[in-house]
Amino acid sequence: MAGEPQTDCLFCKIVTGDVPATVVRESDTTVAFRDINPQAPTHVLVIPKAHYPDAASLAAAEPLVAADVLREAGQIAVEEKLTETGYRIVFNTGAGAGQTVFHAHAHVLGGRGLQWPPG
Ligand code: IU
Repeated sequence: MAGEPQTDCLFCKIVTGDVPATVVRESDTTVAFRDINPQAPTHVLVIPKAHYPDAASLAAAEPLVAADVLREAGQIAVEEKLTETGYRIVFNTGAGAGQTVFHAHAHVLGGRGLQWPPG
């Protein structure tokens, strides 16, 4: 069923605590943790606790939770002091765009100059 935990999903296991992660924020609907392979001085992932394969399917099914993900991303930017220098919220969607974990997640990246367009 849509949104239900998937036994083969690494991020569902982070939600349950079966896979360790450095959690920086948690809400009723989301968890945020540091990326294990950081691409910037701040690199935090915000995920919905419910399982959806990407951001668009999350937003279509549970728009309020999608909004929670964005709000949490903004709070992380405040806590990590990124708001003055700027930061990026990224949803890689599809393998061709670099998505490797098919549980919706926002990357919050900052603490260094960020190029545009991204590679
Ligand atoms: P992507 O957009 O699907 O490529 O992002 C997945 C991210 O999840 C990637 O940056 C990984 O470094 C990160 N990650 C993690 O933080 N912890 C893990 O146990 C695994 C991947 I596997």
